Amino acid sequence: DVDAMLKQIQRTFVSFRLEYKFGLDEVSTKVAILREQFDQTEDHSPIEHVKTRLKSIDSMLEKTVRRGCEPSLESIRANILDIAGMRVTCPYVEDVYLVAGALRRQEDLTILQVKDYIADPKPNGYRSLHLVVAVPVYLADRTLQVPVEVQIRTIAMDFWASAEHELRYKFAGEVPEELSRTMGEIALTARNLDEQMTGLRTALAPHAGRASGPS
Ligand code: 0O2
Repeated sequence: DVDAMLKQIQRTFVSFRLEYKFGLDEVSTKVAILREQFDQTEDHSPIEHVKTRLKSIDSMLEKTVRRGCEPSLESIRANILDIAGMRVTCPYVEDVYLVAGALRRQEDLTILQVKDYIADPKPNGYRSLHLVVAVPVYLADRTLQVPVEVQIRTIAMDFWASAEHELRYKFAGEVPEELSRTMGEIALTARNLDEQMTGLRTALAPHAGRASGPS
């Protein structure tokens, strides 16, 4: 009957989404290990904070349809690579590449996609480094390769992206011209801030500017 059929569909979606949660768990452990190691070895912590999110079924379907793909599980699996998402925020631009490099060298991760919006910002000013990695997840009876999107960005980039995301949401995608221009200007300010902080970072490096050796 219809009730049993709906329950079955719901169960299928729940276990589909669970696979991505497992992928996120695996990558979270990797990042937590890096963070702990960096905290011990680096003079500052290159990871400020980490956030994860799983796309809702609704938003997976919405993105699939928006892309003109058929709204089936197979099509979602093949086309939507950011069902499992992680955002890593770092103080300095060089930290972004340090974290990305540490993930890219891991042999059990397959790099499916790299988008460097820091080297090549979006026209609206969006900057961030996106990696899509496939991580193995060992179930009782089979091994999955689960795609996880990792967005790595500085605090300044994150500040801008959060505000821009909120604006777009508030105006349902139709942000007034004036505000879009302001966001463009703020993106430049954020970029300058990152550059100035990079300069400062050199001065803050251990022993920089200090007389060397015991006096
Ligand atoms: P949410 O709510 O963060 O999950 P797409 O452009 O999404 O159709 P693709 O290949 O997934 O295709 O795009 P891309 O460029 O890799 O970016 C995906 C995610 O990056 C977005 O996810 C955002 O999180 C972030 N992003 C990309 N561009 C912008 C931007 O201009 N502003 C902000 N604030 N975030 C951006 P979702 O699914 O759009 O949203």
